[in-house]
Amino acid sequence: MATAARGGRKARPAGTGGELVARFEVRYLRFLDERGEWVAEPPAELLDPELQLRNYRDMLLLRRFDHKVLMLHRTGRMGTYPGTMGQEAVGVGMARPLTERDVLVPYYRSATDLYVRGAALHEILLYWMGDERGSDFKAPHMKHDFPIPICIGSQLPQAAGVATAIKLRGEQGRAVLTAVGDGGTSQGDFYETLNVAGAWNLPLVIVINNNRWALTEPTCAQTACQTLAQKAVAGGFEGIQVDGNDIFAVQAAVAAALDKARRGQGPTLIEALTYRLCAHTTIDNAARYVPKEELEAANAAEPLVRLRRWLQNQGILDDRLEAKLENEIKDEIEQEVELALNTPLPPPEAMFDYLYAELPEKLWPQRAEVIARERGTGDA
Ligand SMILES: Cc1ncc(C[n+]2csc(CCOP(=O)(O)OP(=O)(O)O)c2C)c(N)n1
Ligand SMILES: [Mg+2]
Repeated sequence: MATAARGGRKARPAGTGGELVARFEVRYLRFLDERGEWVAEPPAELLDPELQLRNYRDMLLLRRFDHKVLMLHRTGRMGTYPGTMGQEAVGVGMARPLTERDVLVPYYRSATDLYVRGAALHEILLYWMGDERGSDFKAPHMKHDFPIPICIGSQLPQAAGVATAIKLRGEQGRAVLTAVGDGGTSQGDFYETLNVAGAWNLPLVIVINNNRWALTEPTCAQTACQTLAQKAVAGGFEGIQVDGNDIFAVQAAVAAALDKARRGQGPTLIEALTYRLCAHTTIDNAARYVPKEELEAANAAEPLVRLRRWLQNQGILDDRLEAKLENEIKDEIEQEVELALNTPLPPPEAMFDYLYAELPEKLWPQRAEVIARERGTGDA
């Protein structure tokens, strides 16, 4: 038994010379490099041209959507929005392997995974225009998915809670997928989630979108660890690092982890290394703190161009098809923007209606006051 030695240091177990008691390793997964060429062979099922064209189309749409949202913001028609530019392979790759029975617990920079999951662009827009109804996704298979949270890390214990419910109910073949930023891994919620996920062998997959920045804070200021994936070691389960700009790597890693979770073999932490090619949000000016050379290097490694090169080399994508995709995407975005802009505003009292399952008694007078003010009948 270990005893405390003088000076507060832990003594070694009696009778040993300090043998190695544990060793851990973290693996890195990457298939497609910046030039769109293989560095390793991906799982055969990912080589399906239709699948990769679909991935490319969705990544391109999300890139165009990001730009459109910025324009809406600049013209005063949109609230603050956290862009996903440069991180499309993380969101698209992680959401693609979900089945309808799985549960997605997003974070605020999750427009990419939400779209692939089945959320309409106008729902995502509505939410960021300040309308909570946008987070009530209408796709039937999303009825168990969670709304968009703003509070960093709060989605993680919730995801663990859903995974615990699945386990307690003995539901087979069902897993929970959630995501968090690199900065979010500094929150207590993150560590508590890792702990219960491991201790209770939960069917949970956590993807870290390591876009190298937490607002103005670089990842190197966030942790002294070599990787974020290694934090899974403390939870007692597997952590892996993937090239988050390689959609093949993200999709393969998440598909395998979800499969493992659905088979009752426990959680996985996946650190996806990518880069935030945009500002933190539409109200941030990243040029003030992101080094120019770093941004240039990140641009050269971005995910969309890489997949485009591969598709072109395979003869799956040519200029004509690219132009057709661009047109379809433009139409979809325009229609969805119109839908969002033309949605009548919710009544002001709606702010009370979705916060609690049952509104606490002391808030009823405030709700009544808001209604009275709106109708011009109340004396505030
Ligand atoms: C609990 C909490 N603290 C602080 C904030 C303010 N905040 C919003 S985003 C952000 C940075 C998060 O960075 P990261 O986790 O890396 O995610 P990213 O935005 O890069 O996707 C901060 C500090 C918040 N939303 N919630
Ligand atoms: Mg970040």
